[in-house]
Amino acid sequence: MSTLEILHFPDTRLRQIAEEITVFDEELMTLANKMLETMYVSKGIGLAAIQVNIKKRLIVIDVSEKRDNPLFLINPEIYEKNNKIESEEGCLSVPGFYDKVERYNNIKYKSSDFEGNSQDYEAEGLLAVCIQHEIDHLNGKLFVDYLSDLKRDRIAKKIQKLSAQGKLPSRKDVPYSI
Ligand code: QAP
Ligand code: CO
Repeated sequence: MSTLEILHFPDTRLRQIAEEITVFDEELMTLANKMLETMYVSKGIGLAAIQVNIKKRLIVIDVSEKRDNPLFLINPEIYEKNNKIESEEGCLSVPGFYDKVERYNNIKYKSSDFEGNSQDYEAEGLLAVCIQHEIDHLNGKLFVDYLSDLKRDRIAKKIQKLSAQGKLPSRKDVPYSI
């Protein structure tokens, strides 16, 4: 299975708003599987389609230790959030940088399956945080947007510099990133 190229902050394509998925076909499943493979190879726990330059409301997640519990979210929507927490986050599109972000420990959300049927779900802890982070991507938002302008600008400049030198960190050689 081939992998997809991940866009890096401050690429403005990460600011696009992803579109609702209306066609549920083989092509969508192929894309989802390629995203999953890309996420596993990159040692990530979550990846949104917009990060591979595809403007669809599609997310893949796997927060399991054994990396054997993939979750696919299609047109997801959070309708309830409870218990604020501080989470330490990174992002495959912001490689090598981590910081604290305010999130919710418990969420209720709707998500569709590959047949287009929507269902209600609950999530907590790391999975809940990951879903919030990935849904932000669908709306053109990155975790660095919650940081100060100064921090965000510094991260942007460092990534641009490392990228130009071909030295962006990648976690391909370590067991996991988070
Ligand atoms: C979002 O992030 C997330 O810097 C998913 O060099 C993060 O998979 C949700 C990664 C934290 C909840 C908590 C980051 C890989 C992966 C890097 C990721 C890197 C290689 C980040
Ligand atoms: Co991310």
